[in-house]
Amino acid sequence: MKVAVVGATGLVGGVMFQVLQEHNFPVTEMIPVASERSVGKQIEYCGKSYTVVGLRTAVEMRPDVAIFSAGGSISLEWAPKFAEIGTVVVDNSSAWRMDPTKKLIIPEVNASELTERDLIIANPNCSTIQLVLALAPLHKAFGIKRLVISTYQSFTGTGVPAVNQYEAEKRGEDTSGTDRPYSYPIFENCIPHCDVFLNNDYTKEEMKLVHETRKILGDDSIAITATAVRVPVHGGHSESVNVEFHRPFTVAKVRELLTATPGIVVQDDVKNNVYPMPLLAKHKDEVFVGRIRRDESIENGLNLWVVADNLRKGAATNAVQIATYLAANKLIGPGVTA
Ligand code: 2RA
Repeated sequence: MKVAVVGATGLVGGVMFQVLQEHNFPVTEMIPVASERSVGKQIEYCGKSYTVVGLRTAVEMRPDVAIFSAGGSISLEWAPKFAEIGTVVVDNSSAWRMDPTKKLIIPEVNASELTERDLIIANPNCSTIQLVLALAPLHKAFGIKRLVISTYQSFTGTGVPAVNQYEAEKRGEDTSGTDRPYSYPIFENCIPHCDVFLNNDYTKEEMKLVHETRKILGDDSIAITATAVRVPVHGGHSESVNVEFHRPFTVAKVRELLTATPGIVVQDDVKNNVYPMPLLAKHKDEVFVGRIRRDESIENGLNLWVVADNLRKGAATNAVQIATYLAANKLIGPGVTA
């Protein structure tokens, strides 16, 4: 399989190579793709050195699959160019997620929707992936009426500039005069501002949780409100999730359904202080769920705590799992690509 990784020099791009290797993805040729200023650099993959190329060259190399993590504008311009030559694109940006002609995929939830006609496939936002993987089996069993979500998102979600700001502030440097991604210090701080504010005074990050969750679960009737907060944590995103169901449930059944869900690990034994934490989720591919308890303030109410490594299951791993599904179902690969 000829695989292009677009955004090869970014934070997610680096994790993408790790995950492709760990998952033994059948790569016959790796095509690292980045901006012109990185063209010519060498990327090591599986003990071999590959030269970074620009987007135009990458299209000419006709990869079987191109996994993008290079921002929305690059995806909007270049994903169709790859698709035109039959390359299947799995895109990590928000560019295509809400396009009604594009699939928004969490493999454990809805990979079966994919067909040979899907040449641009959208990877959901990191905070959506971990949320919906946990909620999908519960929605099927009890019908979700309303969600209230508070997220505690790692600064790594904003990429290398945010890591640089955090590390500088951790060293005691004043970053106020620098070109930093956050308006305020992130070290020893929490910032209730992920992405940009919209006219409804919510941020884009919060509205992604609203719109993407409804699209993946296929139910626009679900009432959803969210607050997304940036926190000085390395290992992943955490989410406090309050769910109101249409139908009665038992906590035991919830725990049973989550435990039976591929990709979910239930960590829930408060008598022994067992619950998910970014420290434990870092570098892992699963979504961790704990603090499972009834919300006694409403009928059919439930509280959950959901944690995942935002660079892995929240981005690279989910994308590689989509590509793995495509390969296993002969939707990509030599002879499939036009
Ligand atoms: C963030 N989900 O955490 C966004 C983009 N990865 O900043």
